[in-house]
Amino acid sequence: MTVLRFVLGDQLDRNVSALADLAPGDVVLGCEVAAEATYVRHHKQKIAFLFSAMRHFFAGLEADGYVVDYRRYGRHATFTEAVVAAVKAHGATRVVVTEPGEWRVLEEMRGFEAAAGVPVEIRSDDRFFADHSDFRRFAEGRKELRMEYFYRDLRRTTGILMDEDGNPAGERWNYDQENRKALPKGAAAPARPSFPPDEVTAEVIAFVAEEFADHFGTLEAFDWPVTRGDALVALDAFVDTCLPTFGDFQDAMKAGEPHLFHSLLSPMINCGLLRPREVVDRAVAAWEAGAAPLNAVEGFVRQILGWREFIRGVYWLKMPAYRDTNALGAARPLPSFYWTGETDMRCMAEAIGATRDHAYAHHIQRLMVTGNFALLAGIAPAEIEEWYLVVYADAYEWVELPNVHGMAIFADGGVFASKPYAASGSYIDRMSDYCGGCRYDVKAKVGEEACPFNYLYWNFLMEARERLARNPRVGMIYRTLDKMDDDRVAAIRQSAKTFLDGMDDPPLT
Ligand code: FAD
Ligand code: DLZ
Ligand code: SF4
Repeated sequence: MTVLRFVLGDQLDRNVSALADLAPGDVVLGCEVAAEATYVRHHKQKIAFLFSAMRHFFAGLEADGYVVDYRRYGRHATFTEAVVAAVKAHGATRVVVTEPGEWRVLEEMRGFEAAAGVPVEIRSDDRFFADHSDFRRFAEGRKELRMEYFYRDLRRTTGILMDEDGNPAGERWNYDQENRKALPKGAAAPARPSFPPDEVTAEVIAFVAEEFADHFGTLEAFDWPVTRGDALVALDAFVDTCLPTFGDFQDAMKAGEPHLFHSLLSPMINCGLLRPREVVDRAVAAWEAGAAPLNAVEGFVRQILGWREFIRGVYWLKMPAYRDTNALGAARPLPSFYWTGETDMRCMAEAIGATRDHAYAHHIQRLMVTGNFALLAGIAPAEIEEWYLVVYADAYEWVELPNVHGMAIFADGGVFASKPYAASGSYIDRMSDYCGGCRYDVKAKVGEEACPFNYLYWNFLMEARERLARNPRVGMIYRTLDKMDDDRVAAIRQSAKTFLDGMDDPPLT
C-alpha cells in the first residue's frame, strides 16, 4: 500500500497538505521537468533558484529518513510522465498531491488518475489565509471587488493587527497615505545578508547556463536564499533593517538601487520556503516590540494578507476566461527593449536592467514604469503578460496574471481596479531620481525631447475615451483634456505616433 506524495517546485514546505499524513513507507516524489522549465522561457535565475531550492528540500527530507524519489532534469518531459513512471517504479496504489497554483497545471493534474491508473487525491493548499470558498463568498453579489474589503475581512477573521475590542490597531485600517514619500537625497538602502551559491547551487547554475542559454537574464548576481534556513535569515534581516522604513519609502525608486527597503521575500514565499503567516507574524511582533512603526507594519502586512490573498482569489474566481479579455483593445507587439533594456528612457532601462540582472524589480517599478508604459503604449495583453511571467523569480501565473492583466494594464476592464494606473512622467519624477539623468526632458510635453510618458499618457486617454470616459474616477481628467486647444491635441497625437512607430528602432544616443 505505497502512497506516492508528489510535491511541486512551488510547494517546498514540510507542512504542505500533500505531506500532512506522511507515513513510513510512503514515497515523496519531486521532479524537474522540461514542460515546466520551458512553457515560457523563464529567467535563468528563476530556474536556477527553483531547481536549487528543490534539490535542497528533497535532499533534506531524505537526510531525515524519508523515502524520496527525486528526478533531475532530462528524465521526464511532463509532470504526468513523471507520476506515471514513479507509480510504476514504486508499485504505488495511491497518489496524493496539493492543488497547484496554476490553472494550466490543475488541468494536467486532473488527468493523473487516468494516466497512472491509481486514485489521485488533490488536496487544497492551506498555505494561504483564505481558501477558494472564502473568496467566492466574499465576491458573491458584489458588483466590484475591492482588495480593501477582503483585507478587512481577513484582519477580522485572523485577528492580525486588531485590538481586543475588534477595532483595527491604531484605529485605522490602512496607512497608505503615509507611505508615499520620495527618498531623501543621499538616502541609501541598508546592507543585506548575502547568500553566495553553495555546491548544489553552483552545479545548478552551471547546468542552467548551458541548458537554458537562450533564456532571458544573467546568472552572475545570483544571490537568492535556496533553503528554509537561509530564507529565515533573509526574513530576520528584512524585519531588523528594512521594515522600519518600508512604509515611508514603499513607492520610491532610485537609480542603481533596485531593492531599497523591500523584503525580496516573494520568491521564497511563493515556492514554500516561507509561510505567509510566519512572515506576517514576524512583522507584527516587531511592531509590538516597538521596533517598527505601525504605518510600516500595516503597509507590509497589507501586501501579504491583503494583496497576495486577494490576487489569488481573483485568479481562481475568474480563470480561465480571465486571461482572454482585452477591455482596451490593446494590440501592439512588445518592443524589443523589454528584453534588452536598450532604451533612452532611463526609468525603463533601470527597471529592465535590474530585472535582467536580479530577476527582481519592486512593485512600483513593475506597476508604474514597465506596466504603465505597456498600458500607455497599448501592448497586447498576452505579450506583456508572458514577459512578466518570464522575467521575475517570483512569477507564477496565479499571482502574475491578475497583477498584470487587471492592475497594470486594465485589460479586465476593472474587475478590481477602479481605474487604470496611468501616469505621466511627473509621477516617475516625483517618486524617483531617474529623470535627472535621462536623455528626455520630463517637463517637456511634446516633441522629440519630451518625456514619452507625457504625450503617451494623453494619447492613451484620447484613444481609450469611449471605454473610459464614463468612469467617474477618470471623468475629471477628460475635462482637462477637453480644455486643450486643437493644436496641442494634434501635437500630442503626432509625438505619440512618431514615438510608437519608431520605438523598435535603435536608441538615439
Ligand atoms: P515587498 O514590497 O517586500 O512586499 C512584501 C510581500 O507582499 C511580497 O513578497 C509579496 O509576497 C506580497 N505582495 C506585495 N504586493 C503584492 C501583489 N500586488 N500581489 C501579490 N503579492 C504581493 N508578485 C509575485 O509574487 N509574483 C509575480 O509574478 C508578480 N507580478 C507582478 C506584476 C505586476 C505588473 C505588478 C504590478 C506586481 C506584481 N507582483 C508579483 C506583486 C509585487 O510587485 C511583488 O510581489 C513584489 O514586488 C515582490 O517583491 P518583495 O518581496 O520585495 O515585495
Ligand atoms: C516554475 C517551475 C519550473 C521552472 N520548473 C519546475 C520543475 O521542473 N518542477 C516542478 O515541480 N515545478 C517547477 N516549476 C514550478 C511549477 O511551474 C509550479 O509548480 C506550477 O506552475 C504550479 O504553480
Ligand atoms: Fe522616464 Fe520620462 Fe523620467 Fe526619462 S524623463 S526617466 S522617460 S519619466
